[in-house]
Amino acid sequence: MTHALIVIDMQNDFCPGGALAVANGDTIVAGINAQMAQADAVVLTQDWHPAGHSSFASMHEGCAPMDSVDMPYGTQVLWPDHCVQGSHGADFHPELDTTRADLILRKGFRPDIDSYSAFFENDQTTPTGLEGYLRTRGITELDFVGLAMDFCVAWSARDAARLGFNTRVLTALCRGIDIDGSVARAQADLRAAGVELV
Ligand code: VGL
Ligand code: ZN
Repeated sequence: MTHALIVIDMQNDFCPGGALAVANGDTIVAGINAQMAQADAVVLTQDWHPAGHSSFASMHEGCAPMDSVDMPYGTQVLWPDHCVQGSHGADFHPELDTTRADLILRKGFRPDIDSYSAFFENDQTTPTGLEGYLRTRGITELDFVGLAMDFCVAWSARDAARLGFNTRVLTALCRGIDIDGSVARAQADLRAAGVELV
């Protein structure tokens, strides 16, 4: 039984001062670094959008961040411009221990589709390749931490459970955006999907 820690989107833009700051997003960095010592493998994900990405409200006339629009693949929340490839905001938080990572997985790089989950783009069918990476390494147990609890952590953990991984979310090492109760909703959905919330 091989066990991986999956650290979701611990990037400057999701921390205080960033373009899509999650409240207290930076306060979990030290705990995540410590948690890495318990894992056989560490994977970091990095939200990595081209300039002008279709998830940016600035690309949709008359729309503001946090509005929702219909995309060919389903409903999409619109965000402030964030995690633009190569920008400071897309860099990992400076105190995150990136040296411990076996794999850094970038997602959200296709201009026309967003990718919350570390496993699939938001059409829920286009794979990122992470499933194959984990399976070929014999990894069966996954712990999720990072940002944001109600979007990229939740979508990743839900997909992990659906794919048959033994899945936990370490909630003390996550922080959420929380749009209209979305953290509580995400946690209830995860429990229903068989994810253990610790
Ligand atoms: C995320 C919104 C947009 C996340 C990424 O990491 O949860 N949320 N892009
Ligand atoms: Zn994003």
